[in-house]
Amino acid sequence: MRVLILGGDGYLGWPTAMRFSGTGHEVAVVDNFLRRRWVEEAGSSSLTPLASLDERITGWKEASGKEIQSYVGDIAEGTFVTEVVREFEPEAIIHYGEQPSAPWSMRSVDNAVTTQANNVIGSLKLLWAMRDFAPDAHLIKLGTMGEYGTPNIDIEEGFIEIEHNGRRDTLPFPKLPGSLYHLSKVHDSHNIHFACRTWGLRATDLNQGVVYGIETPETRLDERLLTRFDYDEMFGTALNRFAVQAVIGHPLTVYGKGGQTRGFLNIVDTLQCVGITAENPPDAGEYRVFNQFTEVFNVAELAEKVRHAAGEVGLDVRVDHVANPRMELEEHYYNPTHTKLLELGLQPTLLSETLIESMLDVIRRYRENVIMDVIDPVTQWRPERLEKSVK
Ligand code: NAD
Ligand code: USQ
Repeated sequence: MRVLILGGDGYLGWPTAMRFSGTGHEVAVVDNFLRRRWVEEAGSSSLTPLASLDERITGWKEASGKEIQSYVGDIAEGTFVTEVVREFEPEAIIHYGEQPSAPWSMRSVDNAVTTQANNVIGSLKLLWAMRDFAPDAHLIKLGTMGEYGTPNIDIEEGFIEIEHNGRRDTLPFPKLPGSLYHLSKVHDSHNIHFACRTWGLRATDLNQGVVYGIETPETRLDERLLTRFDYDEMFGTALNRFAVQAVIGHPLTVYGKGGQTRGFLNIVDTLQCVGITAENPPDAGEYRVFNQFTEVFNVAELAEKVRHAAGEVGLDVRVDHVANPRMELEEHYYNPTHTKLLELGLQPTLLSETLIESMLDVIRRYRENVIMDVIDPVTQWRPERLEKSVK
């Protein structure tokens, strides 16, 4: 299959590119290195050393004998993505190429606008390019579980059957996201659904939970093949941050009560899920939603798991409940369905103590790279505090 990976230089995109290439597919990646720039501007950098995209591609060729093609450019700018789709003629397009940080999107009006413009316009340009030049290709779009928010009812996979005034219909599940980043994904979902209904495109929207993990079998082959690993308050995600904090002796930063409950999955399962999705395309005109996570934890439980695993390898770790910089429920009902990927054959990699210990082990290798200043949360989501900081 010819597989185009948008955002192929990112945390998930680069390992995905190697996986598809290594399993016999023809792969091209697209990126404009915005993530590298944004993390640098935030005064941080990946814990793992990052080779350039060219060095990665050369390293992969040496390790596997396989070629990965690259296109450098901005999906949201001009006709770039149209030219790429036209030239590469993809059969599957895996779209990771967006601004992925909720705190970054809530930091300033410029960040909010950049997030929504980059994400929504990029995806819309892609849909238009597919309409004109790749109408049979399968769009595999990375959405997020946070699109749903935390409603007080069970969360379905994309759609809910509703009875209203004696009539029934199956309609998109209501969405109440908690950040302007998560909201950009809701806008994308609406546009993708529209393109399937109106132009007959086929798409799978993967509402992914929070990803953790550093390594995949492919990244272990050569240091040039490592993927990025962020732990700062803006781009690092919960478990990855806790694991770094445990290694450097920083108290684990549970925000508020820590009852915030989310779906989680290991990076190797992200690769499994996009692989399974690509192998099982929807029909023309079909818009599918899969909830992509393997386990549900609250943040305090997660911190406790890291504290315990760290204790087993001789690290004495404290868990702190710090003032929550976000506006979110700290105690709530959470019961999302996630059966569709399991039905297609997903074999979950569950979060074991051994798995956390192996993360701690890799982090220890690179602990000298940790920048201490970027750990504590500073990005406040509350309007009154924002007003003060704007002056
Ligand atoms: P990432 O930032 O590492 O990867 C995204 C890549 O897209 C980056 O390399 C970036 O430079 C590139 N990009 C962004 N805008 C672009 C543009 N306009 N043109 C070209 N390239 C562009 O993020 P990630 O953690 O790998 O996440 C990948 C996707 O999965 C994102 O869409 C994110 O929202 C989604 N997601 C991530 C997680 C997670 O926990 N990491 C969970 C759920 C969903
Ligand atoms: N949290 C802490 N302490 C920390 C960091 C986070 O308690 O040090 C809490 C947050 O308050 C939140 C939860 O952990 O309640 C998850 O936060 P996160 O930063 O790990 O994840 P989030 O902001 O939701 O975003 C991440 C990715 C995003 C993806 C999303 C999936 O950055 O790209 O879309 O996870 S989901 O959360 O399912 O929507």
